[in-house]
Amino acid sequence: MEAHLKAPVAGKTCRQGQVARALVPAAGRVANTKRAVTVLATPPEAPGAGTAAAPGDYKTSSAAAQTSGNVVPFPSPVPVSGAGKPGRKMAPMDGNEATANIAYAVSDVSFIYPITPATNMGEMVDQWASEGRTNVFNNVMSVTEMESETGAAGALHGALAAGALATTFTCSQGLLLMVPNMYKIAGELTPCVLHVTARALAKHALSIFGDHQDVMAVRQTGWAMLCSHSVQEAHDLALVSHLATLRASVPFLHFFDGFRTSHEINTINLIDNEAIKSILAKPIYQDAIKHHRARALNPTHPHQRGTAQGPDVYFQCAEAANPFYDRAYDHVVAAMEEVSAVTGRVYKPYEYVGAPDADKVIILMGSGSGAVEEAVHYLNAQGKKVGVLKVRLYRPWNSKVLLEQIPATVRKVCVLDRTKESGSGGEPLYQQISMTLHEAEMADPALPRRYIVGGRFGLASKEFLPSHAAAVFENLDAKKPMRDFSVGIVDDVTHRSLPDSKWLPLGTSTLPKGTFECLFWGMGSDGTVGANKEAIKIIASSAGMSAQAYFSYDAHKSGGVTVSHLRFGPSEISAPYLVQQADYLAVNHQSYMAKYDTLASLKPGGVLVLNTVFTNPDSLGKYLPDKVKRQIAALKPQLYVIDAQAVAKASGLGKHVNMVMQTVFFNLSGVLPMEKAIALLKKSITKAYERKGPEVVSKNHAAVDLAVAALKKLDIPAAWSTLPTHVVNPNPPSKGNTSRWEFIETVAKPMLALEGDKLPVSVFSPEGFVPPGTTVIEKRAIAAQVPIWKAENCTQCNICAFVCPHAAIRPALASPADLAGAPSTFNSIQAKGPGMGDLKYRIQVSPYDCTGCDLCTHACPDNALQSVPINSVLEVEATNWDFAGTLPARTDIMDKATVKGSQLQPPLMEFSGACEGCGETPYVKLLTQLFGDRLIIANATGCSSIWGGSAPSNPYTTNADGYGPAWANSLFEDNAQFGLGIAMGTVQRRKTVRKHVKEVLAVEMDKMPLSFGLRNALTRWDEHFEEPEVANVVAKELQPLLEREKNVHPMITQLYDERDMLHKASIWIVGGDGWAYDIGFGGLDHVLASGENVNILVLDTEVYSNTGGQRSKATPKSAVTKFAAGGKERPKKDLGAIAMSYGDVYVASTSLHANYGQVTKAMAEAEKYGGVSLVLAYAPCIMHGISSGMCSAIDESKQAVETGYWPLYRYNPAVKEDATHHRFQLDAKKLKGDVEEWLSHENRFQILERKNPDVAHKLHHELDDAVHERFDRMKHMAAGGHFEPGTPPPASMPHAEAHDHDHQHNPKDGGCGCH
Ligand SMILES: Cc1ncc(C[n+]2csc(CCOP(=O)(O)OP(=O)(O)O)c2C)c(N)n1
Ligand code: SF4
Ligand code: SF4
Repeated sequence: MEAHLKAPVAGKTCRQGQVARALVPAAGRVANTKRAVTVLATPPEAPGAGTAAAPGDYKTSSAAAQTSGNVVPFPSPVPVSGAGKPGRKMAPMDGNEATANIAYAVSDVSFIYPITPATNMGEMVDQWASEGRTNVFNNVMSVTEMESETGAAGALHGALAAGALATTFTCSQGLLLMVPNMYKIAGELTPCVLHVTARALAKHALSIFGDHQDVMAVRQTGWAMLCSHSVQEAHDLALVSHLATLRASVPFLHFFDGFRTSHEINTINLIDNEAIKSILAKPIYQDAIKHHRARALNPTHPHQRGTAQGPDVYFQCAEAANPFYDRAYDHVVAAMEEVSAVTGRVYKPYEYVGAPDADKVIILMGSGSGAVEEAVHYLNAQGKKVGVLKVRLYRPWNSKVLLEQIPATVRKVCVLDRTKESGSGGEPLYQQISMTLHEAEMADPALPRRYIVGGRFGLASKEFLPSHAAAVFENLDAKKPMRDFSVGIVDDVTHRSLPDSKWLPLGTSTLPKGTFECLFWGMGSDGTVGANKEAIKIIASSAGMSAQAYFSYDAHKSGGVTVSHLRFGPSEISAPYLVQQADYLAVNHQSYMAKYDTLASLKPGGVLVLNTVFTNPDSLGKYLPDKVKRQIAALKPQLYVIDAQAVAKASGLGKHVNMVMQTVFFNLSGVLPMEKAIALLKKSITKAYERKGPEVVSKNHAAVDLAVAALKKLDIPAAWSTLPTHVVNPNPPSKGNTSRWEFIETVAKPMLALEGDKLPVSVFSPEGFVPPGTTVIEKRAIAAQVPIWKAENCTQCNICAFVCPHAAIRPALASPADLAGAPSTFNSIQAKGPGMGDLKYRIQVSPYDCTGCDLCTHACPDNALQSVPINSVLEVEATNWDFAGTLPARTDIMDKATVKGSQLQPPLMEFSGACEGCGETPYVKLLTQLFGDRLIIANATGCSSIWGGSAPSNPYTTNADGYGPAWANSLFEDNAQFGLGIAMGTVQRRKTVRKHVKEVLAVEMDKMPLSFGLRNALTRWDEHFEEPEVANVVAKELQPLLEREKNVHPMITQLYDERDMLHKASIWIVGGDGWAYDIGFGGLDHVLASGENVNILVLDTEVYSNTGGQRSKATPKSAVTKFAAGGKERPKKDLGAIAMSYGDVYVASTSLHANYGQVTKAMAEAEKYGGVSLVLAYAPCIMHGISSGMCSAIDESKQAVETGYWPLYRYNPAVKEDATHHRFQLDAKKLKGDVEEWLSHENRFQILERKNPDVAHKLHHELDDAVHERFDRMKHMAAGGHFEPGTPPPASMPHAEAHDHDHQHNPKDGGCGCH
């Protein structure tokens, strides 16, 4: 067999005469004609050696000996074990899909609710059900989305009681909400399986990443617990769980590590439905299913369950279940054997791997065992007597069998827990093993005493490498091993962390020989991750290799960093950790080369592909920092460059470079013949994008066709190796030594450089509190184009600033004196309007903070903004922005409760990591401009909590006085109650202060020597304490007075201590529709009914945006979302009508993009209203799939309002009803345009149109009717009429169709000027 290798440059060889390794085009591949093809003989050990390759066959590379440095040669295309064997189907998939496949096959019903990273399992079963896939019972699974996990668990319990085989998927907070029903299901000894992607819990911070905190929090519920350690195990043990639960009549919680296993794509061997059927056909299962169904609730053979019991019998009943748990272990073993019989894969509940005569052993659960196993093999090869015991069955526990697995020679045991139980003295698995060893040693004094220690690893997906496992063995080797330690972090506070390993130093590879590793650095939403998912699937399915893919992300919703970690090779790949030393590194965004240490993980001599506009050594050399050039010179990679942006643009893909970079990867890697790779890539594109329409598909195909020709190989200039070393800090220097700037220096900057893993414990606040205003230093520069201001056209409406989701464009007012030091490019015009005097006006953009969403240019009614390439203005406008930041805020010139005036207030929420063009952020930004210096926000979990506060990006900031929004996220489900609690606590504390003020004022002057100023200010405050406009001004005056006189009298000292409560706060409860309409509705309803002075802002994206776009009860009829794959059939819930039904709740329905004035007015009125206020905010979201992009969100929203799809109204209970004044005011009074035509602009409605036009037409039509019916009803209400929400309008009302269609928007007024 021959191998074709592409030399980097015609005729040239690499260092030491080695030929460039296999990242080369194979015969027949579309190749850069300038490059030569070199042919080498296949090494004898390569499988297939000696066999002639068929034309067009895949050609492999040379042996490792023939490659440069320690770079792995391109793996040979040998099928991994099991592939191709009869009855064995190999497929690349992630742990979620591997599990969902089994769950679907063996369940009748499922009740689902989204929570990362378990959501995908729910999405998959919903999708398969909508496609009519049948399970092993030849039925289509019934899948129902519930309003919360509480609901999902309740429904699960009900379905089980009705005799169905039921399952669900969850983790973390979701699992916690299931606890009450878990007790019930176990208490009733019901067979059931719950699949859990084990995840961290929200404590000092929320984290979506993997550990065992959630499953350990339910270990007492009576569920059996089976843990899968890999993707293959997730598939196999899912089936074991479903079988064992039937056998044992005990419910099973099957868990695996969130992200590491749930989202790792690996090549697995699938169990087909026939094999499952053959197992279920056994009498034991037939009987178990019959038994389960026979004991269901049924009036033909009734029984009662769930009764109340007293002290006389409850205890005995609880003990009566013991035999079921006693037998469960045997059932698990039997089920494992049955699965082994059809798969050939053998599992044990406790499995030992390592030296048979080991003296030290690590015991642990989950994916971390893969890293320990690699370390064990490495250390065994060095003669160290170590081993690992993998725990799969955690409940019911079997001490006897576990002990049998530990070699008799073992003297030291370390138990690693992937959880933390503060104050426990030892985590749960450690305690369990301690108990096991202790009882055994007590029972048999002849047994050797074993030394046992426990430690923690991998919280929230913290990397756990073979080297860390070696460090644990080294600790055991010490004379006095550390106990209660942590590994993988640096704990410089309590000094509990283990030092780095010497036995297996960091960076040492323990991977199977021939494993090829790749890293792709991409930008969130640029498609890199999606493209790599497809690439790995293509490699695994078509190149016959074992493949693994894992994806890491930073916290930004868009424009953040993604790193795709791909591995493939001839042997099975476990490696549950990130790529440490890549053979192939692609950096898809040129700015990353300067910002991050991307080269840190590149092997010497590996392939480096840069997407850059600088495609020759000179220009690239000018762009790259010296440090990076030196690194390149030292690593001597095969350096390729491509201007992928240009190719993407030419293909009509805008900034999406993913397909270009993927094609380059296939071209350079030679993993498949290029024609084949191209055909497969195109096929996968069609599959992935056909939902988005044929145009998107053909643009991506075009990118594939154009990519290779644009690729260039560069020689590395010799001078790069001798560049001088000097340290450049790309971040702006800190501005002070307050806690904020200290946080920025010590935490934020390293994290932003993706070096957070290296931070020691001591830099963090133990309670998780963080200072505001850290996004100001991010300066991400992610926009391709930014707006520049055309002064001559500007009419100073401030609308651009109003709509900007990122607070990256602002008006500046400057006096002639201020302008004395202005940059020459800082042009301005005479400011217009009352009170402006000789002030000058300018609109200033921050190019580093702008995301290039283009909303401002679309919103500008005067054509005064123009988008230009960022590079052309970056320096100039950044300087101008900095200068604008030095100008004094002129906040008193205009009423801030107006569109223009609001934008003269500094936004106290800026530069969040929300998606570009996000429809949620402008509402909250406006809130901070109206009430920011006294704002308290209770934020439900959702997009708004993620862009609102994801470490280290804190977008809420402060004004010049240091005042600004105080922001907190409790949970997803409890936000309304959390906010109510804040409100009531605040009111109570202010009442106390007022009492104290009154008491001070009541003391006679001669008994308390207060200054006249202080007494006077306290009196004024007392008179106006409920009026923030006065009280807060006086409160500010009081601060220095109290400071000065605090020692005058103990009562003044007390007031001094309480002085922060003099300020009247504005309390807002903020969250998305998923929270307000679904999971949090019970609490929200309670708050609506409370009559307290709180304000609620619902950011209605009409889907659960944060978890990827699942249906909520706010989702409109006919929309296709996740969990509503066939189009939603039920109408949207009318939350406004429900709130109005209380009569004393202020309710407004707003659309910021459609009517700037109305939303401003609504927020001001809501805040002023003394009771509960609810503001519903229509928020365009990337999940809507607006066909012309998020930059069209303004037109799109305007049409949504014009057509009546989204109503604009305000219901103000403070208005006294009479003939002319009505509480209900319709702000968009006339309809214009066609709802169904509007629906055609958004993919969420169009998907159904493409998939099922008949259903789409029916549902669209019904939606249209409902819109008109609601409009008629509202018109009636606006005229003072009253009727119940949801009832048809009185016959006397004309139908909306008859309304005039000639209403014009007044763009200056921000849309409909009709309020
Ligand atoms: C109890 C619980 N279940 C599920 C989740 C996962 N989760 C976090 S945010 C979210 C959706 C939020 O949707 P929505 O309220 O509409 O806000 P948006 O993201 O659209 O702003 C879900 C399901 C959770 N955090 N807690
Ligand atoms: S392009 Fe978008 S982010 Fe940039 S200034 Fe305009 S509205 Fe703001
Ligand atoms: S609401 Fe939509 S657009 Fe905004 S951050 Fe979330 S997903 Fe992105």
